[in-house]
Amino acid sequence: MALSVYQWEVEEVAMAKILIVGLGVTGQAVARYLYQNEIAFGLADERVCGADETLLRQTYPEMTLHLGSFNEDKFLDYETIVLSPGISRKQPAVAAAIAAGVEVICDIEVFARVVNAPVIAVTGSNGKSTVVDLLQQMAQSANIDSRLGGNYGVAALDLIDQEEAELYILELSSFQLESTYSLKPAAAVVLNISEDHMDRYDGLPDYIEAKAKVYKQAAHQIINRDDMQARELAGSTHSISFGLDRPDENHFGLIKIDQTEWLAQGETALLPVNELKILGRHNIANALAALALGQAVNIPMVSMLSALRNYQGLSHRTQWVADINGVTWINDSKATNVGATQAALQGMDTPVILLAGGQAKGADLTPLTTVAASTIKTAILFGEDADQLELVLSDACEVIRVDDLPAAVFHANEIADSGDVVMLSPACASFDMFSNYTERGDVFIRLVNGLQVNQ
Ligand code: UMA
Ligand code: ADP
Repeated sequence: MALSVYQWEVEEVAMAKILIVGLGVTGQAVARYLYQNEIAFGLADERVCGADETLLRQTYPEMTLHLGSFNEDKFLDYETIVLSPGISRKQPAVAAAIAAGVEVICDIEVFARVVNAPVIAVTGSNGKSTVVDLLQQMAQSANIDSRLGGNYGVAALDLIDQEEAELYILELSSFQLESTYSLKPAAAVVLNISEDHMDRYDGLPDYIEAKAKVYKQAAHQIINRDDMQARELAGSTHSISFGLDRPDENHFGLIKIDQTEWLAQGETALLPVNELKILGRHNIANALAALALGQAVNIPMVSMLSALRNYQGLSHRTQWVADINGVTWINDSKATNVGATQAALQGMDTPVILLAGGQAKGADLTPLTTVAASTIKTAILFGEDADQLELVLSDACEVIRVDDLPAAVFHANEIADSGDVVMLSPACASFDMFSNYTERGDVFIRLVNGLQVNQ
């Protein structure tokens, strides 16, 4: 699709060839972009109603709005569907459109067709937001006009305006990559692979296949040599690896000098690990990945190291909340899958009282058993899939069941001894009890701060 083919005149909108399916953050950004570029489109959403519907009709009075259940016949009237990432390509009307030859792409594909500046593309099961946020700080420290978005929250097309940025940094989900075909990243990474979104995919290979697309046309492939599944996805050319062992020349890793661990490129020491403010071994891997990606797009090393030294990390990711009577409380609410909770537990060197539960999204939770045996003192479980968690944890550690997060915090406070860590790292999505992981983490922080007041 060359977008210019669809230049519209107002009286010709009945001829719209593009249908935007899903009108959340993504769909609305696509609509804004097409409208500004005078390209006609239709709009479809199953849930939009009330004030949102009125606003859409006012904003795009010339465009056709299809509300209510998706209708296969309506979809076939269009040549191209721009599908929101939260809607599966297997949704029956979408699948029928694909079968009938309608092109189904996502906003990242539209972005890829119009962008002219270099793009860093970051995917993986965990660490994406941390790595892109760190990269943005690194680029800013080098006075590069970089823009950050994608799955991170600001839709990619909202990053594009009259004046092109010098660099785009995109966090990409497997949902977005499924329908992306022509993105040619200057540098790309699959940070790691662990089970996530198994309620959407037929199995892990299906999910991995989507992630692998990020490497296909990348000028520089950045590879995690510690993750067997992720590293196999890259080709061998133009690749630089990162890992937590001693690196070969040009690659990134860790070296020891006089008992002090350093981030390094080859034999060149870059920064002592103990100067990092972000917690856990997984964050060392994130830092190395960001350095490798940044170097691939020529961000000066000195600027990257300066940003890294000051980087405090994002909220809700192994975030320190408080020390109360010798007990450390940590908020890792963003751990919405098993891999994230595993990494958070592995990063702790003291006994952990783990608060976990919510919606497991069909994931295999058994990888938690091994790590639990060596790190968890007591697991306090709540939420929709607490039964499944209990099944994999009860042989490894003490398990307590409670009704909700406030009860979990209350019990943790009752049983914690000085020197313990109490960590909310749920290994599950939050939607059974909260509107999102941010709300879950904020509630946790408020509860913990309440304990402080009550001491
Ligand atoms: N809708 C339907 N029918 C459906 C499902 C949804 O009509 O069956 C409609 C809804 O009524 C709503 C719209 O589609 O109006 C929502 O679309 P969406 O679910 O794709 O969400 P967006 O608001 O467009 O946000 C998406 C990403 N959401 C998902 O992938 C689920 C956001 O990532 C992303 O920040 C945003 O685009 C901008 O790129 C969120 C996320 O949870 C943070 N991502 C997952 C993750 O990180 O694990 C992948
Ligand atoms: P994403 O955007 O991929 O969800 P985040 O940076 O938001 O990644 O972190 C999500 C969760 O994963 C947090 O609980 C965080 O502590 C954990 N995490 C961050 N980096 C890694 C990593 N490299 N490996 C495993 N878990 C990680």
